[in-house]
Amino acid sequence: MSDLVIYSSANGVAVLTVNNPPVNALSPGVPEGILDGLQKAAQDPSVGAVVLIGGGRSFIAGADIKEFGKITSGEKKRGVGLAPLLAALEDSPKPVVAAIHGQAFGGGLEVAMACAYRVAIDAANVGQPEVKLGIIPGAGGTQRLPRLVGVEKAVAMCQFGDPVKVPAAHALGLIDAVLEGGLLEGAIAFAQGIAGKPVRRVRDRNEKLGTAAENAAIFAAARDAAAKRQRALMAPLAAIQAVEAATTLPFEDGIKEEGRLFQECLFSSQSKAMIHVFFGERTVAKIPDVPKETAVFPIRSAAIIGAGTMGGGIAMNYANAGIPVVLKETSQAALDKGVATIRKNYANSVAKGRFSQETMDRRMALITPTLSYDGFADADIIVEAVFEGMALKKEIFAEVDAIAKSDCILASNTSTLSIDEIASATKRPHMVIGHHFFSPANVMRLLEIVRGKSTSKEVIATSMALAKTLGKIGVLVGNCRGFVGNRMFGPYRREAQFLVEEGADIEAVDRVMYDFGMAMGPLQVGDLAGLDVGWRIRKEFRHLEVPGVRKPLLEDRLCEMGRYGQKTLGGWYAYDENRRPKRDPMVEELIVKVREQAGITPRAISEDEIRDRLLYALVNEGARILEEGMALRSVDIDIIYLNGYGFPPHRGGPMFHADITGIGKVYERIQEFHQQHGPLWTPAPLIERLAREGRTFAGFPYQESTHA
Ligand code: 3H9
Repeated sequence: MSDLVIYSSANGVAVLTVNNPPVNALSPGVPEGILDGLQKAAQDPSVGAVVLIGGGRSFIAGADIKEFGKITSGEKKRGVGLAPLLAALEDSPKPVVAAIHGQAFGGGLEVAMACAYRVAIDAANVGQPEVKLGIIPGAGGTQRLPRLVGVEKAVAMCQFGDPVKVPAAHALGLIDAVLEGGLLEGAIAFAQGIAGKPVRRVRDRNEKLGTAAENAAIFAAARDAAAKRQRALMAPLAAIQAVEAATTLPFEDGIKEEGRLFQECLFSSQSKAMIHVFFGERTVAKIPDVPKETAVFPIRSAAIIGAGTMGGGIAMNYANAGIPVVLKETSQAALDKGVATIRKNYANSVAKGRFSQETMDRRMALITPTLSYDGFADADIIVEAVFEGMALKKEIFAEVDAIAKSDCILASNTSTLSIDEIASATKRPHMVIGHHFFSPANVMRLLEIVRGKSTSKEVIATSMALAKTLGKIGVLVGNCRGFVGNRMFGPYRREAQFLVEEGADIEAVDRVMYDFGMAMGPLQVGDLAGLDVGWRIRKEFRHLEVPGVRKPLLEDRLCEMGRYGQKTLGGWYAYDENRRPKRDPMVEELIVKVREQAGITPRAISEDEIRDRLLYALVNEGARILEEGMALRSVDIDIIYLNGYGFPPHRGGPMFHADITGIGKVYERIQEFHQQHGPLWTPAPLIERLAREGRTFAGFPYQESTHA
């Protein structure tokens, strides 16, 4: 037997322990190992039943996701190969009990459902998360699950992929017994109790499959939810269709239909993109020169300067993580307003049932409002979150440097300014770092962690760990203007304005990107974030503008008119009190006037041009960022765009999208734009190089960064 599955037997029960750390994925050798164990148990007359259990921290977290890339690239011919195992489990002459702790996910749950019984500890989770990878359960999950939990719940589990806790799974009939005490001992006792008794295979249990009329309503509601909440995704629809097959076809035919749909999803670009995202989210945590063993500072208390939108949101993050936080403002009115906003946000969550009033009270109690630097001397981290002005930030950093304890981290939430210059106001530049949160800071998952030239490795490691504690995905970036996300967003939003100046309709620009899958179009995003934010930054950097280079004209003019976006109920669009956008004739007049003044004759602009100019503006800047080393890998850029800018996961991020489109094609298009629009479209040297060498962003520069 292989080391991947360990066989033992005692007191009439054989125990098969899966031993494939860290999560017992069904990698090559694991299904075969379980099969061998079953055969051995079948041949051993002293064995009456079998327990299948996971070693380490989980039962089985699913198929080995790394294998999928090998299959779709043609490197590997056969599939994940679970069918023989499932058949053997289901038809085993000695009943098999799956003993679940940690996770039984995807193929892991499918293996468990082919067993005669499932027992679990209270704290375990089960689920079919395949849709999150752009695929569907491919080992009978869509056929066995409805037979155990009913059609409605099975559809929800396969369509959305969210884990289900064991107590709920037990109530649904998916888990036969919740064990207290030791899982293995409990499972062995359970197995002894069922040994020799007849087993009803899950595939034969049709009583929960419902009637055609009941099911029609369930599937219609599921498709409706997919259209609303899972726009453009193919896997959720395929999952619904596969569960539907369970209700209309005999088991074997249902399995075939599931297999067909699974293959269709697996070979789609959506699943390649989402698998890229899965590994990408884990890759960003790996920083080549900051090894895992780097010491981290404990963060037990925090202090925040600025109780505005960002400061308040950041304070909520700390309080949510149970870390006490002092929140400072300069005037009582501003402080009261900031605290009231926090309270309102929490109260909304309580009203929506996200957490209890006690949780809200506990979190509020962790936030101490102040007008002074009281409490700052004890803080483990101080986060500055005032508006974007270098002079003010330096003044604040000099002040806190004087009060903070020597091992206190000083973080700035700047979105564009130089961390090195901010650090220069202190005597501890090694303790200074950027923590760039995204608005709303209590909701958005991204945290750009900006490394200055003196930032110590311990401060970086602490920040990466802290991001996790705060429920964020931390991505390390270099110190350049706008860092990674906003530096790329500049050209993206610039092109959106140019397109309108040249003749594109405002709504068309937004719609094209929404249809591409973005959460919102670029002009709507401007209105949401506040056009005045960019205006203020442009003023801050006006001295760096190169004369003769085309500048977008419209947003400055909108700001001069007091149209800052949603907050003034007018920006690119007019907004009603419910913040619904509609066209505004005043803006249309402004556009005509600006075109005339700039001598632009409007032309018809195709949807392809809108999409390509916006996307490739991102990619061209992304390539520069990558080449300069401001992002460690292209996937880091992708993860930033997915978690901070509403880029659709099924497109994998801007750099992945360029890779999958073909860098050669992207380069050609950028060259066209360069010829038409001049120096702002100068192709990034890296794109030219990769196009010439037929390579991808993913292969640059750390080969080990991708699992594809
Ligand atoms: C499937 O099952 C299809 C079936 O229907 C069969 C079809 C035929 N494979 O997340 P972590 C790695 S599809 C390969 O940091 P945690 C992960 O990359 C699958 N590798 O730990 C990381 O590697 P590294 C359905 C995997 O404790 C390390 O393990 N299942 C897999 O925060 C630790 O992971 C899923 O979608 C895998 N399946 O969370 C479950 N899983 O250290 C996906 C993990 O090199 N996995 N790795 O960066 C998870 O949700 C989480 O990993 C889990 C643990 C909750 C299990």
